[in-house]
Amino acid sequence: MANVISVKVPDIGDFKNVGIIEVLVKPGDKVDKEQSLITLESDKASIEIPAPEAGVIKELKVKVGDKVSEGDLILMLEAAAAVAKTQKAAPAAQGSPAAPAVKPVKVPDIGDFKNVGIIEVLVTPGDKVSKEQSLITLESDKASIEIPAPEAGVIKELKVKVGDKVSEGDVILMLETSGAGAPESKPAPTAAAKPAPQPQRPAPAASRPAPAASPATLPPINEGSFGKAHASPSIRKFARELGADLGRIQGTGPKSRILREDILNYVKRILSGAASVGGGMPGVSPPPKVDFASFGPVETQPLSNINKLTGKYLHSSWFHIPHVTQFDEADITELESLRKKMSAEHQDKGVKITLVAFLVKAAVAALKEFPRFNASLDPSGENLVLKKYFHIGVAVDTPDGLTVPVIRDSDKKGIAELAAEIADVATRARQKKIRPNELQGGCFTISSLGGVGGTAFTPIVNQPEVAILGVSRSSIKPVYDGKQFQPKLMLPLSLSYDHRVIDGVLAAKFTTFLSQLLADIKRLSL
Ligand code: CAO
Repeated sequence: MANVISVKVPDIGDFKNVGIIEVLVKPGDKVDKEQSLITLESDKASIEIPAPEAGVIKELKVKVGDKVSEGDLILMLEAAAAVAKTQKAAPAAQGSPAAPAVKPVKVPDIGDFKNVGIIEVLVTPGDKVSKEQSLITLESDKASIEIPAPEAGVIKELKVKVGDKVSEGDVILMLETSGAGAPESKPAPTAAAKPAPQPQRPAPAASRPAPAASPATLPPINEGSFGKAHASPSIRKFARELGADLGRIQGTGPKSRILREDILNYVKRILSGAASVGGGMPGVSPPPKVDFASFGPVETQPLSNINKLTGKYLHSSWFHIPHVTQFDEADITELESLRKKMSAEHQDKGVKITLVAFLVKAAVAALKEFPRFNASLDPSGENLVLKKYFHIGVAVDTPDGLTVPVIRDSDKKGIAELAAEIADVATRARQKKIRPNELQGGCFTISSLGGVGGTAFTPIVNQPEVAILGVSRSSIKPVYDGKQFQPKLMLPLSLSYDHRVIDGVLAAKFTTFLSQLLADIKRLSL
């Protein structure tokens, strides 16, 4: 039986009053679930709003040029059939005799992520599950997320399968719970706070992978130059579909407006290898295609989604940011003995006081001293946005690849609290239990390879941040005190920074400050 539903602007992150640049449907149109209805374009990204259900458009409530925010009504949709989403109040409609105790389990609040792919379904009908037991695994562009059972029960029916894309509120499965009167509890991820602003959130289409078989791939879209390019909305949409950065394309239309043919020619040139991904460096040949199997046995392993997407972010950062790395050393002899003492004191609480916790504390002090490091360039590249908060990212190595959970308000936390929180997020990141909003809003990143080895490295800035601190393995070195050599535990520091924002002198002052702070722990207010 059909029913008319109001389709509203879903959670679109931090965007408010975003202009509608295209209305892609009209009354009477039949639409599929997930088919795009309207396109919004802010100064930072284009966002397409998909149909929550299949059905027929009854009435439009918006037009091109209107400005909308989360919750605004877009249109009325006659849904094709009564579907799980509308059955909130009527679980009995599932036809189960145990209806009062059968509850739909839905995707909880997973931050700003929409249409996230299911990579694993961990249960089958008939399975008994305990509260918090993982039911499915989602993999978004930044993290894998396991959705836990809100309460104990028996799986009655699966509503999803591997490969399906889901968003907050979508029904995953029907769960028969023992306590019919128990309140509809929500799984842990709903406890997540809303993400902090993310200055350069990529538009969904921007993260679309380039065709795998191509000899070259398109460079990632730069939202700043894409936004400024002279092109009509439909051309912008077309460019996004292909993943083509309008900022790199020379228009041949009136007043240099970019035309459809310009995009096609650009894409053809890149994919045929005639132009390099750099766009600005014609004549640089693409990587050679080598038949490795002709030299010996090989095995091809697909990259994980996290590998692929992290790779894209890193490549984009490496490509767009002129990096310089400043090296230094810090005498952490005193700090290390304090760390060991504190660790022993906290042993009964199960908290290991780690060096990274001290580094977070020291980084906050250095950011306060040098506010230019706690900043991001806005998408125009013409303004620096200085942050008054101190959210520090910590790079964590997981079996699926690198991820960077963010320790919010690090300035307000003590060493033991920071150590416990870093250990907690690192563990959950490795178990795919990190929430997407825990990966957002960072100001500055710390990447520690100290537990592994090495004397220095050149970390890549975690854009849109402007600097990242790498630390390598500490070692005892002879340090001259003016009279004699003393054995000191020296920690190698590698600070990579965005040279558009930070000058070499400022970077050297920053690492000097950091090194003095770590050497003199009395100055590091713990
Ligand atoms: N020098 C010498 N030893 C060090 C050290 C350093 N700089 N840092 C840590 N260690 C030692 C610790 O003392 C500890 O030894 P014990 O087990 O004997 O106590 C061991 O190494 C493990 O350290 P830890 O438990 O304190 O963990 P950590 O704080 O070093 O690291 C985390 C935590 C999450 C940062 C880490 O596990 C990790 O994932 N690192 C990889 C980050 C990464 O991939 N960076 C590269 C990104 S590319 O830019």
